[in-house]
Amino acid sequence: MPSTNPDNTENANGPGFDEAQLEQGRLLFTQACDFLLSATNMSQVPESDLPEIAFAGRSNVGKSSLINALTGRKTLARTSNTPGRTRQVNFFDLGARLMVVDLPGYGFARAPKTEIAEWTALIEDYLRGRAQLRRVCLLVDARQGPKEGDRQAMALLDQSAVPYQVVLTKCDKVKQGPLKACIGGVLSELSKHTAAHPDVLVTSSRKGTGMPELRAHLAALAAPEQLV
Ligand SMILES: Nc1nc2c(ncn2[C@@H]2O[C@H](COP(=O)(O)OP(=O)(O)OP(=O)(O)O)[C@@H](O)[C@H]2O)c(=O)[nH]1
Ligand SMILES: [Mg+2]
Repeated sequence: MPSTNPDNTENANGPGFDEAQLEQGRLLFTQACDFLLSATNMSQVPESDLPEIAFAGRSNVGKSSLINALTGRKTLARTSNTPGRTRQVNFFDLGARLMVVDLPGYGFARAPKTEIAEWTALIEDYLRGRAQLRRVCLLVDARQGPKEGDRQAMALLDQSAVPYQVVLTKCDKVKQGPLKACIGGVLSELSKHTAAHPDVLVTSSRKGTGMPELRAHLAALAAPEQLV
């Protein structure tokens, strides 16, 4: 069972990945990753048999940057200093083994209300209704910890029984002490959620921290390599 002691950070960066798992992750992410399409409503999402993983989180938390860092492609997913960059659900095919999905952020107030309502509804419809969705990486800024919008997302994922992994972002911006406190706080919060993985991955897209572990985590969900 995971510890909920706030001082205990042993569940940071996963349950510990062995060399073979890290290698699987590395190999998967050397595959071509191709942008497939952007959807503004559920009628536009692609039909696909691939296992799917999605990146969710508040606006500006670093979802698109993390996809770029994982794939080693600087401009695959569009990023911005301004919150509200990603406004559609973007699908990427990783080596015909995994569908990678970049979601719009929630919690962004400086856009027309109707537009915010539209994309919030789209995120919810997608998270509730996508049968092949195997895992949501729920990104939380390591400087801030979970906010109200994250708690709503966790509740929705619990209700929909979609397993999710909390990923702390921008750890390059936090000192060790506050980072440990943030991890401890997240771990104790996760123990209350039924669909949450009981560990935290700590990442920095800027520095590459946590990328091998996150790649290994996701490789375990990918379709097997086709032997031709
Ligand atoms: N220091 C630091 N900055 C980061 C990191 N990851 C992302 N950023 C910055 O955070 C800002 C937002 O990044 P995005 O990847 O566009 O964030 P997003 O979650 O996709 O945002 P929306 O699409 O608006 O929801 C950009 O200025 C990035 O350069 C990181 O690991 N470290
Ligand atoms: Mg984005």
